[in-house]
Amino acid sequence: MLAASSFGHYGAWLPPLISVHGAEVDRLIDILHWFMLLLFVGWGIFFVYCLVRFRRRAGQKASYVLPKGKISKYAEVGVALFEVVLLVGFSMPAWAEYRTHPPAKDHRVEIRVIAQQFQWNVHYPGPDGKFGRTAAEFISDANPIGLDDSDPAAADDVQLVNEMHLPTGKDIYVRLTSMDVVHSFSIPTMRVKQDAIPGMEIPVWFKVLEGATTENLDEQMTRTYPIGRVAWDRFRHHVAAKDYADRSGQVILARGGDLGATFRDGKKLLERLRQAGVTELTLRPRNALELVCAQLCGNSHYKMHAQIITHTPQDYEKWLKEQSKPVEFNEDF
Ligand SMILES: [Cu+2]
Repeated sequence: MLAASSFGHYGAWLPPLISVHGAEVDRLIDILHWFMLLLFVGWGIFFVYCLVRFRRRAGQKASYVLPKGKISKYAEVGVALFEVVLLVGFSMPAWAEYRTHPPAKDHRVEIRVIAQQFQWNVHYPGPDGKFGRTAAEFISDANPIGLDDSDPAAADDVQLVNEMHLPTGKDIYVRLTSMDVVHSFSIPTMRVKQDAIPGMEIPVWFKVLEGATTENLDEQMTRTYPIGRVAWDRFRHHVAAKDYADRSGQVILARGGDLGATFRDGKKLLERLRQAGVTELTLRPRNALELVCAQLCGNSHYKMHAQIITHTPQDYEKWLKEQSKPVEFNEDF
C-alpha cells in the first residue's frame, strides 16, 4: 500500500508525478533549472563588473574593446562543454532509451487517441484486442471516430469523448493521431507530451505508477485547511461551489464540475462559511488527472481537456467489459 503522501500534491513546483518514467524527466528539469540559475547569476555579476570596470572616469574613456583575457575564454568554453554534457550525457541517452524500447506487443494496453477541434476521442479495441475499421464516411456526432459497424472487430470496441480510462502498472501504448489540425497530447501528471498530427499515427507510451488509482489519488490529495488560511485561489482550483455540504463544522467539497462563481462570489462564500462557524475546509482537487491539448489549435483550444480515470488492472478489465457489452434491445419496446 502507498504512504499518505507518495504522490505529493499540486504545489509551487511541479504537478504530482504518477508515471514510471517521469522521475527521469523531473531530474532533468531540476538539473537544467539549477544550471540556468547559475548561468543567470554568473552572467549578471559579470555584466555589472564590466559596467563598473570599463566605465568612463576622470582621465579614462569608456572602453568598447573586447578584453583578451584567458578567464573569459575558459568560461565560454566551460559553459559550452557543460551544455554538450547535458545534451549528450543526459538528454539524448534518456530520450534514446525511451524511444527505442516500445513495450512488447503482447503485454501492452493499446489505445487509439484521435484529437479533434475541440475534443479528445478515445478508442478502445475491447476485450478482443482488435480495433475495428474506421473511415471518414461513418463519422457522425454519435460516432466521432467513424467506426465501421459492419466490421466484426468493431462489435466490442469502445469509444469515449473527453474521458480516458487507464490501468495502473501496465504498459500503455497510445496510437495518436488528429483528424483536423496539429494538437498536442499532454498529460502533465505523467510527464507525457506528444504532438498529434493529421495523417500520421505517432505512438507514445508510458506506465502509470502502481497504486496510483484515481480513488487513491483523490484520497491522498484531499487536505484539510483552517478556514482562515484558505486562499481564494486554492479554493477556486480545488472545488465546485455547488458541491459543498456542511458536516458538523467541517465542509466537504467534492471533485468535479465547474465553480461558475466569480472572484467576489468565492470570497463571499468563504465569508459566509466563516460566519456560520465553519473552522475547517476539506478540499479535494478538481480534475487532478487530465489530458490536455498543449498546442494552440483554435479558438476553443482551452476547452480541450479530458478527464483521466486510473484503475487497478482488475478494475480496468471489469470496466472495459462493461463498456463493451452490446446494447440489448427490449422486444417489448
Ligand atoms: Cu488541440
